[in-house]
Amino acid sequence: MKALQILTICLVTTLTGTNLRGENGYRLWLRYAPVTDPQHKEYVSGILEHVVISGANPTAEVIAEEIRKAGLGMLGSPAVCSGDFSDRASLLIGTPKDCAPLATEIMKKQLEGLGGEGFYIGHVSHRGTEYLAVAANEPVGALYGTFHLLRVLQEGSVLADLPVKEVPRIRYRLLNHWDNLDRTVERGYAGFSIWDWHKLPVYIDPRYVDYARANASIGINGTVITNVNANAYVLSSQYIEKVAALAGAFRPYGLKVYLTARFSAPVELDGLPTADPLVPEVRKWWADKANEIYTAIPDFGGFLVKANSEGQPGPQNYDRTHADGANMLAEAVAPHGGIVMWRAFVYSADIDVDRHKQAYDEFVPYDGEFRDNVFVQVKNGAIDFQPREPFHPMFGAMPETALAPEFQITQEYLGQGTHLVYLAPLFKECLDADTYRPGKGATVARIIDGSLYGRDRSAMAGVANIGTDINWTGHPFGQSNWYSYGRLAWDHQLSSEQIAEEWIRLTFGADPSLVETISEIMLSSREAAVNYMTPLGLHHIMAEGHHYGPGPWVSRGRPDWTSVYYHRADSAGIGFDRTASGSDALGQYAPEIEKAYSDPETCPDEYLLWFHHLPWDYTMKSGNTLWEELCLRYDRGVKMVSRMMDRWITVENRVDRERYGQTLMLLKIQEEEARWWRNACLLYFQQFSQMPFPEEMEQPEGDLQEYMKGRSPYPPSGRRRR
Ligand code: GCW
Repeated sequence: MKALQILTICLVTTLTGTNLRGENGYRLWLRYAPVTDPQHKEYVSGILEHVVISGANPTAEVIAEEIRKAGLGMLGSPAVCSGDFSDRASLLIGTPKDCAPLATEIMKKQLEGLGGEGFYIGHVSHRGTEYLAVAANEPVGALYGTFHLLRVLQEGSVLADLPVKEVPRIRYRLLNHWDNLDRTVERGYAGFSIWDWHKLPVYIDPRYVDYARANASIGINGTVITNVNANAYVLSSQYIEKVAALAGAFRPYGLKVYLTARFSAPVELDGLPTADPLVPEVRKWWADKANEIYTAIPDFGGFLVKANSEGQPGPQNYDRTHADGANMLAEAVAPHGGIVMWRAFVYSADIDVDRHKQAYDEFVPYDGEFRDNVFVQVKNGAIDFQPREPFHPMFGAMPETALAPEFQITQEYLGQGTHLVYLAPLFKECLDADTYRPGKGATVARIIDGSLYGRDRSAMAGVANIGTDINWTGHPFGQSNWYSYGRLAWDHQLSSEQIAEEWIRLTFGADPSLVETISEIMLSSREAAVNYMTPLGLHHIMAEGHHYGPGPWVSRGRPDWTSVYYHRADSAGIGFDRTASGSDALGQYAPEIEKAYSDPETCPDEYLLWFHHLPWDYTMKSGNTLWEELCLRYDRGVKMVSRMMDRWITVENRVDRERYGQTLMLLKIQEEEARWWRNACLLYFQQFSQMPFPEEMEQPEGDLQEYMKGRSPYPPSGRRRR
């Protein structure tokens, strides 16, 4: 290689931050990797050659910054960006207000119905010349349009079928951070919290800006930065100033800040004698607090509340209802345009009712009683973010209430920071589920996006998997879950396959066989995890407390936190009878579902043991006995992980060394732990079934007593509070 060439490569790699030996993953899906295909390079150059970004506002500035980054990375030279219209423009970005060529009647028509966040990408004609334009009603729409365009270019694709018009299907697309003020993260597996409270408000870590960019690039427009197991202190004046500094860093990216509100804050912060939501002084305290916050942060999003759940205070401490509590806070933020997300994750060990039923019992009677700036935030399933759960029966049961689904992006019950599990199929399974309420076709997605009821408010929440690890999410593939959550919040009709392909192209490159191989790995991964952890509808049999690894034997303490409560294995069989002859949780679903799922013959295998307690020799649809099927599914889970690893090995020379090596090592752990799951669970259940393992499977090895002793006493981030 000639010296000059080497120098150029070094220069380019330094400038773009590319490490020849590998990539650390910091740049996520915004890598803007050099375009090598000459034809595509010409295409990208043609578009980024002379970009005119109109408007004197912070969002226009960050658009320009992004275009420069993209040009530098993909082409090796910064794209020329200028704020003034020029007839040399290769691309116009802006709003009709700021950009004359976009202010035509034709363009205004195109932008009708796109709201503030939607965008248009297509051609505009100005003084007889055609220009490519990214146009929107508001700067943030132009930003989303820019990210769309840059995604297409990075994917190695071209803009086809112009014009492109997009509008998000969900209005509030939120991340929920379970981050504590001491920087620990509850259920966080990627290091510590990225919020450096100690140095705020003065020190703005560049990471805050990269965080906001990443979110904006996938359409996330709000972030709840504190744990639902809340610390009232974040509402103190001192912290509000810090929160305001973060909000300032995020603002140009259309990302609003929200906080969790500890219900007892008036007592804890200011010594009020009560936090009763019907006491005027308490209401005034919250109204004043809201005023104080909005003075510091005019576009503050609102509050997220976990009340009367797992020890958190709430209105029930004062014999008031969830609606009383939520409405008080909603009234406080309403004058400022804020919202309240009130969580429905409530259950109590003191009530002798299947945990599955408790949230529905507590909330459905209050349908119609929540103020219209309240969302009731409902986990995708009725238990707790399990590898597979049927959709929560509250979806469809509260037509007068805006419900927001809550998904868990962080993999608390799905292998945490070590297992590769692509979660889009899990999110989609819930969103696409038909609730049959009020009739066929009433999917969870249509309920929560408001289209079924003609409601214009809609929200979605995802518990973040982000931390201080250099690659943000610990496992390199954890990034795909952040990515797919954002993409689905924007458009829940995208398929898991499409999203995986996009993400792979952006993250690893567009080589079709690479994309195919990694897609296969990702798309099989969730089913693999279900198989090696909790096949056939088993659930909540993870180790105690930290939830890492198998623990079907957990039986101590609060019954609804044990495993035996959920699997109910005994010599007669296994599974939780939730039919009318059992807990009757099925009675909370529409009659169509209740009927189909009440009969084990018509209940999908995926949910069989979720809803039924069946004898070990029950004949499955496959012809196997239940015991055989259970064993074979566990074994299949292990085999699926081995296959994932085999496939990964084939990409060795096609992805950078660093991420290749990390993923390989993690897959080794995953394979080993899939075996651990299979062996421990099957040896444990065999005590009850008293049946042999099918011959065709790898025989579970090891000693149950040893498995029951558990592994490391310090797995990452168990439950930490405040
Ligand atoms: O999944 C469980 C977790 C808790 C969490 C709780 C919740 C924030 O184990 O750590 O607390 O759910 O969602 O409130």
